[in-house]
Amino acid sequence: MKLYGFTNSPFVRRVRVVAQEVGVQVERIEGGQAVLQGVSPIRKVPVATIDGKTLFESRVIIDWLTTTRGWGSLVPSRERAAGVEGVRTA
Ligand SMILES: N[C@@H](CCC(=O)N[C@@H](CS)C(=O)NCC(=O)O)C(=O)O
Repeated sequence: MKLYGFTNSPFVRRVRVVAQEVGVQVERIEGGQAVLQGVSPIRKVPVATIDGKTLFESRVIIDWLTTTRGWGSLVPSRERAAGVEGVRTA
């Protein structure tokens, strides 16, 4: 997975931790706005390219990693473990 972003971003660090736990190798891409401009219209980090997709938002990247690679040594939240994807209001 290519991961765009700087180490001082907690969102980037969160993705790196999960990637390591589920066994996905990370190629770090550090660069300024010029690099990000070609990848993300939002220009926030992290951005990941994996499985032919470009993913924005740390939560989305982590969801993709755990959905496609499993949880490794991590423990899913109760909602994810139960297969509940959202909260019902009615
Ligand atoms: N909700 C986003 C937050 C990402 C975020 O705020 N990233 C910061 C770095 S820690 C950023 O790219 N800031 C640049 C900007 O807002 O222009 C996520 O979880 O990925």
